[in-house]
This record gives sequence, structure tokens and C-alpha cells, in this order.
Amino acid sequence: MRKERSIRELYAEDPERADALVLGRRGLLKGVSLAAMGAAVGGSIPFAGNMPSGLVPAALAQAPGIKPLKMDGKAELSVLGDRPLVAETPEHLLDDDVTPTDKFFIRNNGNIPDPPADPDSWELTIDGEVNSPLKLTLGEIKQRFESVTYKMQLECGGNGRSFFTPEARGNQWTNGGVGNPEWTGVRLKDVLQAAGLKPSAVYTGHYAADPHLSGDPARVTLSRGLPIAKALEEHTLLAFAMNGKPLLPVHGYPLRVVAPGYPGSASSKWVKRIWVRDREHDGPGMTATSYRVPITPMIPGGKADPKNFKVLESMPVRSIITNLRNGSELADGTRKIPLRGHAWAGEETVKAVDVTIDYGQTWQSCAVDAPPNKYCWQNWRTEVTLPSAGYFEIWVRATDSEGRMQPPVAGIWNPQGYGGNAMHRVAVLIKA
Ligand SMILES: Nc1nc2c(c(=O)[nH]1)N[C@H]1C(S)=C(S)[C@@H](COP(=O)(O)O)O[C@H]1N2
Ligand SMILES: [Mo]
Repeated sequence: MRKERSIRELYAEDPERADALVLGRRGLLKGVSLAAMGAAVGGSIPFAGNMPSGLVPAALAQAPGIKPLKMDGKAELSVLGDRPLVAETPEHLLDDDVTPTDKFFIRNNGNIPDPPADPDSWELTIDGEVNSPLKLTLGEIKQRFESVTYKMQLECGGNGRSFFTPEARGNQWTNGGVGNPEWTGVRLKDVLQAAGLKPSAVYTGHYAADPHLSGDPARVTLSRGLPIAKALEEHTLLAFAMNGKPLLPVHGYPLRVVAPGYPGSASSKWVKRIWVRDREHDGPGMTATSYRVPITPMIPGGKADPKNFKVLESMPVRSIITNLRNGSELADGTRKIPLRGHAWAGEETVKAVDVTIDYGQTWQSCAVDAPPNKYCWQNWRTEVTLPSAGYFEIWVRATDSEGRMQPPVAGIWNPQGYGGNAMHRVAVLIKA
């Protein structure tokens, strides 16, 4: 155990040195180092010769010491932070086509506001670059505008952050800052059009009821927004229900924005005000390097120049294996393994999903379902056949409709670690 942890730490801190020690200088497992690696992962490694250098074996890549969430109405998610409360869903709990509410991840930047006694009297203000500012209660919103229901993925902008080297600051999400529930609400578009957008309207700015962690009522926890075209998109909702029930307090009860495909932070929970802006919104969470990515790549770990950053809009393509847990030990003699999971691609769709069992030497293409509606993640499935017993890693990668494919390691390093979409890797062991 000590040894495993030290190898993991070494990979995180100094992957080249870890390779030199574990794999030998040329990046190939051999002799003493092969035995050490085999002992660390629990078995022989049939495809050791293909193991890429600089990559911690998947079996050792799990962060130690993750605490399970204890909250009424929620499954045992992995707690990434207590204050504010942040919890991700381990990939194997994301197996459902439609994510049940108890398994949906939690990302707070401040405190959770007290739930209102009467949700229908919750007030939302629409002001700024509109012809007639509105103040509507949730009761009026439900009455006046058409309700729609869509299955849509919502993903935290920092999902995958833990795969950046060197470490990027923030919650160390693996792949579990995502879920695909069924949302019900009214179109934000309909409400904005009722207020009448002026030609100067280019962006929204969202304000919410969650108190700042400092306790200072004058401080805003988070205020992000959307380009007006995204705000006017059919699937951008003011949502009041998840999976047919009122939102849970932790997910924004009684009203939240849902802007699928964009970083989750634009989907303001407990929303009170939509300020229509004549410029890109500049509230807390919009500026410097927050939810922004470099325009031209920067040196990993280097100093960021905020002028070289732009707002992260579409989330990148990602896929997960959901029926097999990382580190699974399968029954002796197992050779065929059915695999399934989901794939999604921000504003795009997924056109292909492939898996490899030999560190990327050969890839096998998977069946991928079309989404029932835009922004619903897509289910994929296949079956792989292992050549023998031993330690294997199954990697999955998706390609979006624009031809962009997930990389083996997180690319486009940025200080706050957004948009890291390294392939999901699952280690399995079959004893000889
Ligand atoms: N008011 C408010 N809205 C918010 C946040 C927040 O801290 N305050 N967090 C955002 C972020 S960063 C994400 S990823 C999503 C997470 O939604 P969830 O907690 O329902 O999963 O909510 C977004 N909406
Ligand atoms: Mo987020």
C-alpha cells in the first residue's frame, strides 16, 4: 500500500523520474522494474511493452482518502470539498441512461440558501437591455410560459481537472462532475422575449440567492452568464424540476438555469435575477482565468497572462465506462468483457467511440446510440476479448461531430484546469 501510494505520488510530481525508476529509461517495462510494476498493480502485464511512459497505471491513479457523501436523498458520492460542498459521482454510479437525482453531482461555490416555504412566490427579475423589465413569480412563470422536458447533460467546467500535470488548482474532479437527468422548465428564450430584448443585448448575467462563504451579504458568490445566442437556444431552460420532481435544495430549488453543453457554472442555481448586458458579463467567475481557457497554449505550470484567455463555451468531448469499476478483479478465466457507458460533447454530438485493451496499439469501434434530444448524452456499448489473464487497462475515447478526439492525457494546460478531457481508463485484473 505504501509502495503503491508512493509510485502514484511520484507520477503526480515527477512523471519522468517515476518512469525512469519503474520502467527504465527507455520507457519499457523490464527486469526488476517490471516485477515492481507487476507487484504494484497485482499481476503480470501482458501488454507491458506498449505502456506509455509518463502515465501512472490506472490501478494506482485513484486518489486516496476520498470521503463518501452522507446526505438525505443523495447517494454516496465522493466528497471533493466540504466548504463549500462539492461531490462527484464515481463513473460506475453513472450507469443509468437518465441520471437519478440521488446520483447527480453537487458543486457549490457558497452556502446553500434556506429553501423558500412557498416556491411559487419565488421572484425572478429580468432587467438590463430589455424594453420592459419584468419581475415574475415562479407561479406566474409556470402559468405564462410553455413547459418543456429534455434529458440533458450538465457538466462542471472543471470536470477532469485531476488529470492535468502539473496539478491545476481547484476541486480535483476525475470524470464525475457530470450527470444527465431529465429537466423540466420554461425556455429562458420565452421569458427574455416577453421582456423584449434591445438590439444592444449581447450577454446575460445571472444572480442567485446563495450566501457568500464569508457571510458578508454584500458579496456575490458566483455570477456567470451566457452569450445571448446561447440564452435564446431552445434547450436553455429556467428549470424547476429534475426527473419529474421539484429540484432538491442542493440543486437550486426552486428555480435554476440549465444551459447544457456549457460549463455547469453558467447554470445558476437559486436564480433571482437575469441582467441582460450590452457586453460580456463580468461578475465573479467571469474574469481573469476563471472558466476561461488560453487562446494560444501556455507553458504548463507557467504564469498566465489574462489577456491570452477567453471564456470557455462548449465543453469538450468526453466518454466514460460505467459498467466496470477501476481496479476490478474479475473471475478466473474471464476473457470476454461487455462494456458500456456514455459519451457527450458539449455543444456537439458524438460521432464515434473506441476502446483499446493494449494501451492504444489497436482500437475497436463501439456501437453509439443517437441522442433522443440534443444535449442528451449518448450510450455506447461493445465487448472486448482479452488474450490471457493479467493486468489490463481498458481505455475509452470519443470523437465529436467536428472530428475532435479525446487525448490520452489532459492537454491545453491552464491554471484552473478547465476542459481537461483525457480518456477514461479502467484497470482490470484477472488472476492466472
Ligand atoms: N447560484 C449558484 N449556482 C451555481 C453554482 C453556485 O455555486 N451557485 N455552482 C455552479 C457550478 S460550478 C456547477 S458545475 C453547477 C452544479 O450544479 P449541481 O450542484 O446541481 O450539480 O451549478 C452551478 N450553479
Ligand atoms: Mo462547475
